[in-house]
Amino acid sequence: MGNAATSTVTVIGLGNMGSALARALLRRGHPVTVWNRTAAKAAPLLAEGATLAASPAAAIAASPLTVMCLLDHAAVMEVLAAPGVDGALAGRSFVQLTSSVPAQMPVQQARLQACGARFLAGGIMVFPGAIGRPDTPIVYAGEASVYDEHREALTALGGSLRYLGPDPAVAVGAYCTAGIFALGSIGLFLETAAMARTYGIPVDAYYGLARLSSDVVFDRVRDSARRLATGDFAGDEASVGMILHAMRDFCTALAATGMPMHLTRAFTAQLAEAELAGRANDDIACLADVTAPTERTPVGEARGPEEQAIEAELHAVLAAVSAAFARGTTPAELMPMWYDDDIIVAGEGDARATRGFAALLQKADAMLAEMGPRPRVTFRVDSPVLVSGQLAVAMVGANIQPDFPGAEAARYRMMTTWRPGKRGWRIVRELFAAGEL
Ligand code: FVH
Repeated sequence: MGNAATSTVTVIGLGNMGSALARALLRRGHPVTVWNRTAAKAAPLLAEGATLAASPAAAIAASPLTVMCLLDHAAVMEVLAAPGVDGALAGRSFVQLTSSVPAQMPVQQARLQACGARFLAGGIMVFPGAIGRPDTPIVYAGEASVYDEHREALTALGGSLRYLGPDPAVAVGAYCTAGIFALGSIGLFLETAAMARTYGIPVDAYYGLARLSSDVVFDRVRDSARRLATGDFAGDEASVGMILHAMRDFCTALAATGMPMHLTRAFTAQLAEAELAGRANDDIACLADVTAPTERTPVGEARGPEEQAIEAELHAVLAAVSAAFARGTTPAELMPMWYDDDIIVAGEGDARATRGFAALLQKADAMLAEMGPRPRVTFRVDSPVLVSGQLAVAMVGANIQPDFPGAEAARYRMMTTWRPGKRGWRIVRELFAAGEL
């Protein structure tokens, strides 16, 4: 220890992260008072010198600064509603390190300020093992006076701290954004590690390859940031069309292992969407353009998380169908990937609707023969997908490039109705028309 930190700090929430925070403060010489719903979890910290408070109110009253790290916003509001908390908060500084979403910040801030507390929100960008290191990044936003007055204690939690301004939602937005990047990258490592194993590459050898790739990734991230800042989307290095071509091969290689491929599919679908939007020759940095919420889908009130999850599912189904077309599949394998047994298809040029899966399968034989052995078929799902009970309605664009020399591409627009069944979300009704998307 051997340093001069003397101000008492309260830590509320002693899960893996909260305990790491309390321990880092103790190591820096701060007297620490703790409270946890399950008091037994405090035992190791008490052995290291912490003091246990009998209630949330007593914990808050014990220190000028309280750091909270609970499971989520609901747990925060529950603890703040405990008896005596309102009175204890007056004149205190409150640092919120619980995972939340930006829209929850005004609720917490108003609650705390109404009781006379000052509020700072933070986003921890690391796992508990990295708490207390000089290079550990934690972002903060909210009342600057809390950040300035308690800088020493905050530095004890993570030495690479940054203040992002007076609006606490900004810190939480940064935390959520960087969290998706970090956890998504880890998810992609795990998805591909499973694939590597089935191709005979041991996990430790794959880890070495992944480390080498991460330099490439960060070069591309830096280049993408420059392109997004300057609007330079010239496809001189990594065009959407070229990367999509490679991703289709990667999807085929991954699908052949039978391993899960959710993230790989999702990225391929995003590239296919950009291609359909006419950006095949642009640098992949343009994906951040194509998917900008202001240009596509109203995010927020109009669409809830359920609709967004269903829409992502439809994208994933169609990305898998795209990959199946590209690897030259049979109708028997292809059709169940996107159509329900109870399917009815009608459209331009059809005298009668095709009813039932068996009839569709027969028709698919002829359709696939016309498209050649490995056609390029890409889809675009228009947002928003409309969800009503167990049905989702989506306008889908299809772009078909037959696998014959000189064959012309064909485009279709389909009004599709989807239903979740034993194979996942599948089309139950389809009305198609030929033409521009
Ligand atoms: N662990 C990690 O790697 C990360 C990385 C980045 C950010 N987080 C966020 O930190 C918050 C806490 O994470 P944690 O690892 O400490 O989580 P747990 O070990 O599951 O502990 C959860 C604590 O929350 C308490 N709690 C839950 N519900 C309530 C409630 N209704 N009332 C009062 N307390 C509640 C729980 O208490 P108990 O179960 O021990 O009684 C734990 O103290 C989290 O936001 C991460 O997203 C972690």
